[in-house]
Amino acid sequence: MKDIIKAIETASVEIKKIIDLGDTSKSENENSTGDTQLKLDIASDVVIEKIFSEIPSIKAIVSEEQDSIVNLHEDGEYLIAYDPLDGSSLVDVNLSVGSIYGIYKNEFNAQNIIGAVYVVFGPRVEMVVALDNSVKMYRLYENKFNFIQDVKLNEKGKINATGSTQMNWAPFHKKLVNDMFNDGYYLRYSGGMVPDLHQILLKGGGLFSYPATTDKQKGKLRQLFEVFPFALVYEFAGGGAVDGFKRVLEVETTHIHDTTPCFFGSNEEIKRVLEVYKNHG
Ligand code: AFP
Repeated sequence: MKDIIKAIETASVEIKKIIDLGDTSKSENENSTGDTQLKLDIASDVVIEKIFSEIPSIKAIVSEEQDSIVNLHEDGEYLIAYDPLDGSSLVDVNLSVGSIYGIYKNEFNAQNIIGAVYVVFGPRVEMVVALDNSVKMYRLYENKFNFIQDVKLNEKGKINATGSTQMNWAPFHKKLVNDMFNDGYYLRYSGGMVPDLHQILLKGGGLFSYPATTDKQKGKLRQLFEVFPFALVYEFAGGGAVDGFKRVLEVETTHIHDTTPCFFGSNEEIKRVLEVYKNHG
């Protein structure tokens, strides 16, 4: 596992260098979800795949940017699902973006996730590692990641990060969001999952929601690359992650690019979601 974390650190230093080159242009390719890829998405993906392919403990990898699983080392113990650069639509406006890694054993599904790492590329580069029931944050300085702090959520927070557009929300979801604002929650939403969830974690708590919508009944965010890794981070930090009805780490995966509605937050907010959603199953 140490080798994998080290590999992610090395890849992040390389990705930071590519971001700093300032190329925000689009490529001519689409990924499997139909998004036009940026040259930056492709370059980050290539860096990660190359570095992971040299780690013997990694059996197979799957990237959000690719259609299928890449087998690496037959005797490897770990499987890694990763989103090389989440939040590509924010690159042109110079907001923070991030990489997300889910570390699995045996099979790519929620029951088998054992670790998660994400890296925020903002004014600073920070890496958060969820392993063995703890969440630790590191910061990049002179090409090295240094430990900064353990990350723990409060029981209740102040942030309400609301995904998708109100036009496509169910009326009860809209009421939940509005009730929270009426109770004093602050809207904080950049449209980048990594910085938005990082903010909630570091500011002690709140709620990030990406519900089922009229245009996307199964939500937008991808299980293996985005939702399960962050679910592990939030659970290990003392909060929770649900699909409205149950833990997202109990959601079934039938295809590597499956999505799911999801809510991440501190315990009070997660209880509130479950309470509202239980009447709308
Ligand atoms: P892009 O990769 O297309 O920018 O999508 C980013 C993202 O997957 C995730 O990072 C955000 O939380 C979510 O989409 C935002 O989606 P909405 O704009 O629909 O709220």
